[in-house]
Amino acid sequence: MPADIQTHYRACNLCEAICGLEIKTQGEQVLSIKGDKNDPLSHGYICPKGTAMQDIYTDPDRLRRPVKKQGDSWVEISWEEAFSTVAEKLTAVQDQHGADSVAFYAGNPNVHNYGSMTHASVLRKAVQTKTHFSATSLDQLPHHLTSLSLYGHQSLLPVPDIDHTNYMLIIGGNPLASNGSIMTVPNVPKRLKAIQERGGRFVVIDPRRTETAEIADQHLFIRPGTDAFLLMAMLNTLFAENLVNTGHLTDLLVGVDKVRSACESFTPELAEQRTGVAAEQIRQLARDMANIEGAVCYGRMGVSVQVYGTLCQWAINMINILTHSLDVRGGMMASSPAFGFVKPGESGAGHFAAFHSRVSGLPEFAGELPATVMAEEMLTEGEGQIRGLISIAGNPVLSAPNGQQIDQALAGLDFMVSLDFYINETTQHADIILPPTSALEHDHYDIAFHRLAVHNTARFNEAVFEPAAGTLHDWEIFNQLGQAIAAHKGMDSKPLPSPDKLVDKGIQRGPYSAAAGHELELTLDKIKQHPHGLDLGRLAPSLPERLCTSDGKITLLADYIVKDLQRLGVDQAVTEADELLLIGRRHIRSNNSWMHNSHRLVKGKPRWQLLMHPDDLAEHKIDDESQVRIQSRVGEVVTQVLASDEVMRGVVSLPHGWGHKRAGVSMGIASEQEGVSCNDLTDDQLIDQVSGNAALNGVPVRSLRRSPKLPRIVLPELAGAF
Ligand SMILES: Nc1nc2c(c(=O)[nH]1)N[C@H]1C(S)=C(S)[C@@H](COP(=O)(O)OP(=O)(O)OC[C@H]3O[C@@H](n4cnc5c(=O)[nH]c(N)nc54)[C@H](O)[C@@H]3O)O[C@H]1N2
Ligand SMILES: Nc1nc2c(c(=O)[nH]1)N[C@H]1C(S)=C(S)[C@@H](COP(=O)(O)OP(=O)(O)OC[C@H]3O[C@@H](n4cnc5c(=O)[nH]c(N)nc54)[C@H](O)[C@@H]3O)O[C@H]1N2
Ligand code: SF4
Ligand SMILES: [Mo]
Repeated sequence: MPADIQTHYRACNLCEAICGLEIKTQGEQVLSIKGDKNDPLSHGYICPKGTAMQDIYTDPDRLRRPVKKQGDSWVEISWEEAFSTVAEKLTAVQDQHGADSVAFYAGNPNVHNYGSMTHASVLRKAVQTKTHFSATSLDQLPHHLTSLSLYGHQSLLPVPDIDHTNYMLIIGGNPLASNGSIMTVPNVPKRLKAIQERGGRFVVIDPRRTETAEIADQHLFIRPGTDAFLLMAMLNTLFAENLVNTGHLTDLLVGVDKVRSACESFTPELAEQRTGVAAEQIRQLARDMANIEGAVCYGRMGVSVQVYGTLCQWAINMINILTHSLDVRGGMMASSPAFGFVKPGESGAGHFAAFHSRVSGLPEFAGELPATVMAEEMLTEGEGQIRGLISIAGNPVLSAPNGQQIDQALAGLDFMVSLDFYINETTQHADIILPPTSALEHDHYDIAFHRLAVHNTARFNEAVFEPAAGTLHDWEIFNQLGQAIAAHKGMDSKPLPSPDKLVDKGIQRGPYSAAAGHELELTLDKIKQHPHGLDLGRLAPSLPERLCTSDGKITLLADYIVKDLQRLGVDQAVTEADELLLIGRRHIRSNNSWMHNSHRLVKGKPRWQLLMHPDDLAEHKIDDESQVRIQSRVGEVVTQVLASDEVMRGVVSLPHGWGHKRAGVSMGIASEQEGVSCNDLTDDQLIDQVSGNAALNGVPVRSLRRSPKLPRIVLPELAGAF
């Protein structure tokens, strides 16, 4: 008799939108995956990746048992052998080269997996190293630093109140492809159209006419890396035209006059020269932000992951603050999650520049060094050199700048262990790989993204499938490996209870709990009674009570911003003749580097090509669809070029996360895909100099058809380094 058909509800955890899925199964088979219409946040929306969740579950290339490298091949070993070998080898590296010679690299899926969020600390405590890296510094570090310095906590990150805004200025984000970021916003197309339907507008500023720009009321091309000029000129206009209105935050703000003087020299005319956006247009953007009630300015990867990442995020916050668009309906507001609600006294506020990296002297943030220095810390000999690595759910060979250097650095380590279920470009360098269960095999409560959601909800999902026999969840691996290492070192270490118990504790301390006097008296058990998710209401102003700064105020102008404005002031933003600026590109069917082993996602028109403006192709004497050699300071790739007037002149676009056709990768479908790694071109020395965050957008490159000369990047403070 065939097994019964069952219906499960489970959030998709592939991207920040956390859509609710309705999954029908029969035995161990997935019959269908659809959007859950009753989900109070996503209302039935789903993108093609949601359906592909099942492909991870069924993927024959996915590891189910620990494997150990033996020569050129891998052999399965028991968990016991895996844990004891890792404990022994890592401890040996630390005994010989010091505690900090073992590093952690934590990749993006960690934040999409609650067991990794709650339990990684067990392993970190046992390893006891100061050397931590993560994908944060390839991504949103400028947001955290800005929130720490303005609001006193790295996780007090206001998000656009997209459902009530009347004017949304989107700078360097493409939510139609990404489904939103630092803005959990399932069904963004519908939500953006709703702005227009209620008589509002949204405007996109991007060097590429993206999918989002296509449906916007207005799209403005901007020269990559120059947004800081535009944002400063908007601030300049607000003061010059007497448009500043700080509303209910007025008494909390320290230093409005200092901001006025800081932006005095950054006129719209200067910005026009640097950015290519007309001065009058920039003034109009500032006027609209000031005059339209419920306006919001939002910036993402394009403005965070570029050379002025922190300055841009700071300026975006200033624009919202000075137009009374922060902590108001339709503007930017902090969400009120059931778990992880940030309020004064909350731990994990973060700290900055408490120590610096050994080789380049870049600052730590919240105990992590920028991922841009990981390779040099491995390759540069001397005391403190990294000799061992624990990589957790990350693929820096494809996702961090100067990927070939990372590839080389990983190959030279004394010992590496990866927590991952694929043998990919990064994990192939490991000595041992510890594979966790896949998403459908474990329960789920989204710790990270309810905190960034445009509407407050809470949702717990049971596992869809029983985990396969003899497999472990991420959190169990953290517990057990942590114990093994601690035992090996003769230290005390306690495993943590399962993640649902820890989340329940947090919820019972949270804003909807009995302890907080809330009528819902929320517990995880109560949330479990709502399998589609529980609606906790729309965003509401709350910032004054929640500020975590020591004086309860918002000090607008930090010293590092003053210093970075000096860098901006002397930046001529000139590219050399023949130089092109490289930007990235996301596609709805792709997810960073690791979903290319799903046939349903990679089939159809290829998406890995380089886009170049037809006039640039003509000028460089390159034929459309031909193979083109592109070179940067750090490397070169040969790939197919497509003519596209989507990109502005002088700009080329190449998506990251491709380049799987290489020896050692055991992902059948992915390694059949053409395409090169964008990060073989991006430069580990091209950074946001404030935070050390990578600048993966606006990378100077040259097409070799025209000129074999190497491009030159001159960074004022790093110029001596090469
Ligand atoms: N040029 C360029 N580079 C970029 C970007 C860009 O826009 N342009 N974007 C950057 C950004 S924003 C990010 S976040 C980074 C991402 O960079 P990374 O996080 O380093 O890379 P991912 O591609 O997300 O790789 C995720 C890995 O986690 C594994 N994995 C998936 N789920 C799980 C799980 O539940 N548990 C475990 N243990 N492993 C799992 C996958 O198999 C894969 O190996 O890339 C950055 N790189
Ligand atoms: N389908 C899909 N969804 C994803 C991911 C994925 O890989 N695929 N990754 C997830 C992750 S980890 C993240 S962090 C988010 C990212 O989410 P988003 O930030 O929305 O994603 P991007 O598509 O990188 O958007 C960046 C935009 O900035 C533009 N840009 C580049 N340089 C500049 C510049 O100098 N100035 C300006 N103004 N714009 C510039 C690019 O053309 C691009 O349109 O997406 C998440 N969602
Ligand atoms: S938008 Fe797609 S990938 Fe993102 S959570 Fe929803 S279904 Fe999953
Ligand atoms: Mo990201």
